[in-house]
Amino acid sequence: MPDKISCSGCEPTTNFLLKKAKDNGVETVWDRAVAMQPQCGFGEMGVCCTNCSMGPCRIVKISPDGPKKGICGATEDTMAARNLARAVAAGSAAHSDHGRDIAEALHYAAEQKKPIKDEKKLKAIAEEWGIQAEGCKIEEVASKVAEKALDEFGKPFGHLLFVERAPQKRKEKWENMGVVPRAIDRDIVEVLHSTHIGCDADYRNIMRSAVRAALSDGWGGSMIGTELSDVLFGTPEPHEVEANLGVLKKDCVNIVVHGHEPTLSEALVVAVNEPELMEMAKQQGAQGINLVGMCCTGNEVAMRHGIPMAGNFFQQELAVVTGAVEAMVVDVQCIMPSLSQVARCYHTKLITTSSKAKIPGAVHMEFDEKKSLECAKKIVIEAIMNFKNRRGDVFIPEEKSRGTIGYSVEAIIRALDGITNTFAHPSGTVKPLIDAIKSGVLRGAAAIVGCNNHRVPHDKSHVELAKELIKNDVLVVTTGCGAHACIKAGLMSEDAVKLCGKGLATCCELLKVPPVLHMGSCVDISRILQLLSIMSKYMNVDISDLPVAAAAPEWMSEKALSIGTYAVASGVYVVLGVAPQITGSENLTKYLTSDMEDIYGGKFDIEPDPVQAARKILNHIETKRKQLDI
Ligand code: NFS
Repeated sequence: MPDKISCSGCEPTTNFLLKKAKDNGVETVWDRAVAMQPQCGFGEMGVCCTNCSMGPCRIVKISPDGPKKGICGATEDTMAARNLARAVAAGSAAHSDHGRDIAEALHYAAEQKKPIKDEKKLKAIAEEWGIQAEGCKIEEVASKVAEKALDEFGKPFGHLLFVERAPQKRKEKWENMGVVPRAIDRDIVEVLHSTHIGCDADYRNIMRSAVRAALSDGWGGSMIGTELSDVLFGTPEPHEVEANLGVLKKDCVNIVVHGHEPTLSEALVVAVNEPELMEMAKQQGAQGINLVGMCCTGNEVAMRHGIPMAGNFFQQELAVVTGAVEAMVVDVQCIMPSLSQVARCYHTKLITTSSKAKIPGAVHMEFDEKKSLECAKKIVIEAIMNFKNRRGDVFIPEEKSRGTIGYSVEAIIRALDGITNTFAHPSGTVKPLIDAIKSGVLRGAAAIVGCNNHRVPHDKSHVELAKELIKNDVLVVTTGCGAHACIKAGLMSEDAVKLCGKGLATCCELLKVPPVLHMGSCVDISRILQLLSIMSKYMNVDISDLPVAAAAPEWMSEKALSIGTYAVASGVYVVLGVAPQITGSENLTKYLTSDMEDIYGGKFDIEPDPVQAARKILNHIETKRKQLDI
């Protein structure tokens, strides 16, 4: 393997199963990445355009003779900005459509009088949105909140309701820049329109539309997804969970649920505990049914039910390579199409469940929210009946770790000061956190989020960055595949306190929290926005004034670009470990890594070395501390 795609430093189960994959003649993401070298330089720099059929056009940077404009006249700035904006819009669409599905699920739950797990949160949102809840049955409140949430996607006037959660100064900044998110679908559509051939050619204005679509994700679609998932399925509370592929069980029917939306996985959690299905598994010679989660669906069910976290993005193929998985059940996003090819080499059934994501070679069993348990049971039966088809070649790695997860904003606040809190009355309760930051016991906080990418040894950057930050008294919060990386490395266990600086170690011991707090899936980065907002309001400053930062050391998806963009536009300094495809435009690169700071108070930085990234974050935090005079 070339250095660029080296696996030295990948976490151990990965290396072991990669060897098994090789012995079994199975191709994985690493093999395909090697086969793809060298990757297209025009695409890598963002200066390849396929927006119309006069193209593809490309800007040749390395020679003075090559074309410097597209056939229509689009410059490198226009091309790179249009490509980036479209990626941001796609990311925002993915998160927001997830949010819409959850709002629909709440609507059906109300219709069918299904239980609402967090009635308190539902009522708080109703109050926040001006919905009369008093004297109404809970299902009526749920129905009204669901309807109002669905209106957020296409309402003709006004702005998104959750924008009101942002600090006043932030809202004014957005107002001045003309980026206050209006309606989610509209803001995404506008990016697609303005980046059509012959429309917006000004990279700064293209980025303005992209920022609004991204804010529609963070303060809109994602926030709706998180909040209504909590309402429907429960707001996470701290508890222990196991992680890594060692959570698969040799004698059980193993079902891996993979993807993003908690509706499917919640129904599976119920189905695998149905006595008749447990009995059926025994009749087939298994000891029981073992449900485990992968990627963000893994985070969702781990956060709410303690279902083991099997692994992150780069472990999905490797889970099948164990030979122990009866069914890999998927819905939407981050599902490698290669899974059906890998599954064919073993007995695993790849089961797709969403009309939005079918994969050739998979069994399609459509999930219908209105008949959720019925659908989930059929899927579980399909897995049970596949147990007998296991081939001899089963290997489950021993590696697994334990950690405490479940840190919703409410849980963090409660852990910090032991006071039960609701969003309706958030003030005062972040005082202990602010006091710890002000006194310097904690220097600040940083979020580590995002994916896996072949350009970085699997999980290495997530883990090294987290270790470096906690060593320097920076509290880390994490979501998505970064959270999987951190728990596997033991950073959510009590033992991790040994790796902390003195101040953070004291806080963790006192409050009985790990130094790295798992806040959920990538959609749940909206929880981080809320926490920042509550902290800013308490301190009477803007988010951009706080001694905080974020990093996506191994990011790869369009969703990550949307997240990064809304974080920067919300005032956060964001360090990317992998360069986005923009470097062909010096102007756009400067806009993202410098100009945005003048406009929004946050900016992107690109730093592949996790130790250097930590240095940059620490410097940023110290600068903010100085400016706050703390
Ligand atoms: Ni986020 Fe979740 Fe993982 Fe990346 Fe994919 S699972 S939504 S995009 S790969 S962190």
